[in-house]
Amino acid sequence: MPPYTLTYFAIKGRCGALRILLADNGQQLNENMVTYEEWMKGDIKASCVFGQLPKFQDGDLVLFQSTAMLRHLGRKHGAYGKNDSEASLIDMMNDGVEDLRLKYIKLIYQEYEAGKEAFIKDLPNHLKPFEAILAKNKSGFLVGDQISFADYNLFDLLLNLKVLCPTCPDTFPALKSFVDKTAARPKVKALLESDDFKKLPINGNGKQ
Ligand code: GTS
Repeated sequence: MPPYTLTYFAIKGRCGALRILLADNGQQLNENMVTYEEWMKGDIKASCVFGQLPKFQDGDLVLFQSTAMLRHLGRKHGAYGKNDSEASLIDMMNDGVEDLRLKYIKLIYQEYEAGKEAFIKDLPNHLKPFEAILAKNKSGFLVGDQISFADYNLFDLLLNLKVLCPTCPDTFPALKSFVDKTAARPKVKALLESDDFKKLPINGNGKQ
């Protein structure tokens, strides 16, 4: 299998989940880190389908849009459910994760100082649905009895939210257990503890 290549800024950003999914599946990832100076020249932007990074290459296949990348890898690495119904539920959960991720990204890039307190106050309302699903589905995964790309995406977002508000996800027992168990998967643990991963800031503007 040809190695995967990710072209992105030197941040965790929208690619934390993808990196975690690949690591957990023992896959290598070549990373092309683009500096903001290189990006400002404009030619890389002009080469991107939607004028934005990340860009992901799997052999001849070139993908933009981080959630399309996650779905692609979910399909290839058995992390997209066991049947069509599970796949649709995984899509639904992943869209729920993305709704919260977009709120988080808006806070980070547009209203960090003014909006942080209100965001943290409102956060339990957005975590509650995931807590309910995980508490109901005794497997410890969002859907079915095996890990999916939506689990990696939720896990990555919860790690970031824990940095913003260290106590927030921990007040939900099922979410806490989900984070602890996912973080303890040996290959995930190795990635999280690796210098290459640890040195990447979460976001591009230094806020977290
Ligand atoms: N929906 C896209 C995805 O999920 O991949 C959004 C991609 C996006 O917003 N990329 C930002 C970008 O390229 C970087 S980041 O928000 O992921 O850190 N920004 C530079 C630009 O010129 O828009």
